[in-house]
Amino acid sequence: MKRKIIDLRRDTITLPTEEMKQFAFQAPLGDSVYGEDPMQNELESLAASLLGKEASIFLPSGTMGNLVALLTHTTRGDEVILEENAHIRTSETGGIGAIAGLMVRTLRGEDGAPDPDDIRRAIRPQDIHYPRTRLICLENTHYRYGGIVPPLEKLRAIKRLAEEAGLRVHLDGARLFNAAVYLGVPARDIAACADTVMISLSKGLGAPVGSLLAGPKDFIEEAKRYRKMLGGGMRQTGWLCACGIVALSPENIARLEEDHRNARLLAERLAEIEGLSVDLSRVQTNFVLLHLHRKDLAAHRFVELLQERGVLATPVSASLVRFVTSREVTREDILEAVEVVKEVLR
Ligand code: TLP
Repeated sequence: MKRKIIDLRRDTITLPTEEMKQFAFQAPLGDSVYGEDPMQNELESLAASLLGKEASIFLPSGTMGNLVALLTHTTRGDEVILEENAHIRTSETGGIGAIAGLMVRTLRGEDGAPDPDDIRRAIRPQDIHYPRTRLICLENTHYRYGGIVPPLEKLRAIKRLAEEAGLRVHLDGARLFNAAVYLGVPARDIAACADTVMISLSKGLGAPVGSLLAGPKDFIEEAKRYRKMLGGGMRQTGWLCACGIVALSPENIARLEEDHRNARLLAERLAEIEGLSVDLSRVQTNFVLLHLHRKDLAAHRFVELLQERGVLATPVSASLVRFVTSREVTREDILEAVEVVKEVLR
């Protein structure tokens, strides 16, 4: 019997639900570039209110949302402080340099955010020789550290020091709702640690496409110009935005808890297997980072062997493998995947 494919590579594989499709197909449409798409207008208001911001704009991707934020907050040659492994620096094709023309000052923060004292020291004094420190970028959940949630108090301290220093804060909240569900707080409480926030609809929330950038009204007005400049004016967006409205429903947000439970189950079962380890304290949302301790088996080979047996994962380094849970995998799939891992290691 052919095995079902159990796809644990990413949460971006999620397909729209029946409810999204039904809602999308009856959605009224209009030209969003002129503010005439009713669904886009509704989605933008909904996101702004969930994030506690004055306004928001819909964009085709998280990468464009972050880039528009960078362009709107800064002037070419400014410096941005970022956690060393932030997605904006590592995985957005260098747009921060190539398009926004910004200097990057990286600081390490193993819990997902740089230390406030390190940030304080990194802020440039006024001097004709120096670039101007303008912006701090945060990320929650932190992608490269395995979907971890930096402590809220730390983010609040960063926001306070930014205000004192006259800096702005942008939050890459591609998985902000995962963080909110993990902490048991409304997303707006985390969003309050930043002036502007980008959220993705197309990851665990399951919409096919789209992100939102939220912030103060005048900032969002300016951001609309950069969205247009980058080609993000998408005309009749209503079908996509209707899916986004369902994605942001309270039930759909609460459902993320199921992905977190599945990740925890996977992590706990994998941690019991000899030759493997998982830092369970860092399995907080829908990611599991698995450490392979076998000299005879590199991560990429291990992943190939899993794939031959229908389980998809991502090798991250020679000894590290990433698994991501989503609506597309059930508890039964997780238990099945654990059996496949055992089979491969035998
Ligand atoms: N991450 C992608 C890849 O780029 C690795 C993924 O598969 O999850 N911020 C964070 C923290 C992200 O994880 C991502 C996507 C983005 C921004 C960019 O979003 P998109 O893919 O919509 O441009």
